This record gives sequence, C-alpha cells and structure tokens, in this order.
Amino acid sequence: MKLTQAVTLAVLCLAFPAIEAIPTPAASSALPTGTSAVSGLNALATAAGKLYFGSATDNPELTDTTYTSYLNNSQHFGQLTPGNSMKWDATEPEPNTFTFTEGDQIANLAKSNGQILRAHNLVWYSQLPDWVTSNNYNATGLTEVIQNHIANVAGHYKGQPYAWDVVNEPLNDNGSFRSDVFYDTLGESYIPIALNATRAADPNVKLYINDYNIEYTGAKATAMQNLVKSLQADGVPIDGIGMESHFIVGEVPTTLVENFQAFADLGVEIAITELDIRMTLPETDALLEQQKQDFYNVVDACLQVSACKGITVWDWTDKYSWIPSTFPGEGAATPFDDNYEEKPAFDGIVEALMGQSFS
Ligand code: 9MR
Repeated sequence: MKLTQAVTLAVLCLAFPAIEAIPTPAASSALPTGTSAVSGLNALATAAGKLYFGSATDNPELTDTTYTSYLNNSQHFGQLTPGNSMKWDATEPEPNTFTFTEGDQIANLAKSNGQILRAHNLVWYSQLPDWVTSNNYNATGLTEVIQNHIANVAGHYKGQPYAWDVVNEPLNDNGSFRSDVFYDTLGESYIPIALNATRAADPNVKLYINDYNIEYTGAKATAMQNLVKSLQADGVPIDGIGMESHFIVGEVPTTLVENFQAFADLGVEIAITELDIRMTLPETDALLEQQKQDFYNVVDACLQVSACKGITVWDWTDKYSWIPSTFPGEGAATPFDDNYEEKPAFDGIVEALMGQSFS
C-alpha cells in the first residue's frame, strides 16, 4: 500500500510538477496517516479537469481537531457541503425567524480554507420544522413561505456558494412526484417557484435539483430528465442535477456514464453530490477490495463526462458517516476508516483520478 502510494507520488510529481506533496507530518502531528503519500484528492481532481473533490461535513465534527486537520486541507478537499446546518429546520425553525450560526460556521470554514461551498438545501420534505406542515397554508400562503425562506437563506449566503441544492429529492422511485406539503399544496409549481426565488436571491449561484436513484438509467432518471426539459421549455432556470450516489458495495450501477451523458445532452451540468458505498458489516478484505473497484467506477464515470463538475463524498471518514445509524448492521461506506486510515477505496479514487486502469 505505502509503496503504491510512494510510486503514485513520484508519478504525480513528474506529471504535475506544480502540485506539491502535503508536507510529511512530524511524528507528533495530529494529521492522519497517509496524508503525505499522495498530493491530494482535490489536487488530482482539478488536474483531471474537474472543479473539485469535496466532502460533506457537519458542525459537531468540527471540534475534532484530527478530523479538521484533514478536512481543512484543500489539497484533499476542495469543496464542502454542510450535511445539516443549512436545512430548513436549522435556518428557519420558527416562521420568519432565521438562524445562520451553524451554517455560517461551515460557509466561513470553506472560505478560510479556500474551498468551494455547495449549499444544501432549500426545499425538501425532510428536516422541515413542524410549522411548515402544520399551519395548513393554502397555495398562496405556502408560495410566500417558500419565497420568504429562500429570499432570506439564499440571500444571506449570496455570492458564497458555487451551487445551491434548491429542490431536494422531489421524485419517487417510480418517477412520480413525491407527495409532501409542497407538492400536495402547489403541485409541480413549487419547483419553478423555488428555482425562480433562488435565482432572484443569488443571481450567479448554480441552481440544482438533487436526488437519489437517478444515477442510473430507469424510470426515475427519465422522470428527472423530463422535469429538466419541462423547466427549460417554460423558461425556468435550472443549471444542474445532483446525483446523490448512496451506493451499496457490489451494486454500483453499470449505466452511470450513459445516464450522466443523457443529462449532459439536455444542457445541464451534473455533480456527484453525496457519494458513499456501504457494506454489510463486518468488513472483509473481499468487501474492501470490491469497494475499491466501486469507488473507482463512480469516480471514473464522472471523469468520462465533461458535464460532471465534481465529486462530493458524504463525509470522508467512517467515523462520521450517517450510514450505521440509518442502516443498522451496515457501514464502512467512506474512503477512510474510523481512525482516519486510508482504505483500499481511497486508492480506487486516486487511480481513477489519475486516469489509471484499475489495479
Ligand atoms: O447526513 C445527514 C444526516 O446527518 C441527517 O441525520 C439526515 C436526516 O435526514 O440527513 C442526512 O443527509 C441527507 C441529505 O441531506 C439528503 N440526501 C440523503 C442524506 C442522507 O440521509
């Protein structure tokens, strides 16, 4: 492993002399192991023509200085997504009362680290404060609620994010619209309302719709493409589609590239926004090796489609992954283990970013 990494570094330094290796940490340093061996995931991604390789993060983790010593390194992570602190329940817990302290912490961290910010998210059925659903707004009232939320939240962060996930997870797996307070009150019109409001609040931010199970061809991806076409036909601004990419080891879809290209052909960009690849525990060498192949395949798919702008892992260490609490008995879904050691998956990402064949 370490030999491979040393070779990787040597090749990289020859190929990209401007990219410097991260300094070897002193023995007492809190930096995780392995950070000296490869110049950095984001450095490799940008050298390969992508905008960033990034990670989700969450406020409670930011007190962990070992974690932040790695997260703050823009050679590895060129982009941050707040996992929770820009969501509706965090930013507008009571009507027209806005709290930005935690969201600001991550926005400011990205700024001070020189990292791109992906802001997440404005309109989603989940993590909504009770008042949005229980106040029984009619269509006019809910439109004003959405517009006021977005004017304040996207307005507060105006000019900072590269992209906003404006609408999150609007579709069911069969391609129909998800029944939630927004759809049930406003029909599909809540989507243009949200997109137009975000464009008005922050004219230069990329407007994304983000969802899962649209990474591969099928009814849900087709429905999302039809949504894009209908928004475009109506003159509604839409810049990108986020492919969440919460996958299972050994079950990564084989139609990623053709599906990504189908979105690109519509004239929108795409991004891999929440990548993790979980396994049934306990982890085994065979599962970790398969996971390496799976991460390689996903990253390679993004590299094959120029409209795929970047890759975000939904946190980079198993220590802070959302998977074990949501899927009991499953986990180990990220490229670094609980102790910040690089897993084979990390090598899979590096190989793909360097344009190497899988080894
Ligand atoms: O990572 C988030 C986790 O901490 C929250 O408990 C969870 C609650 O819904 O949301 C997680 O993030 C989700 C993201 O916002 C949207 N796509 C699915 C993600 C994983 O649930």
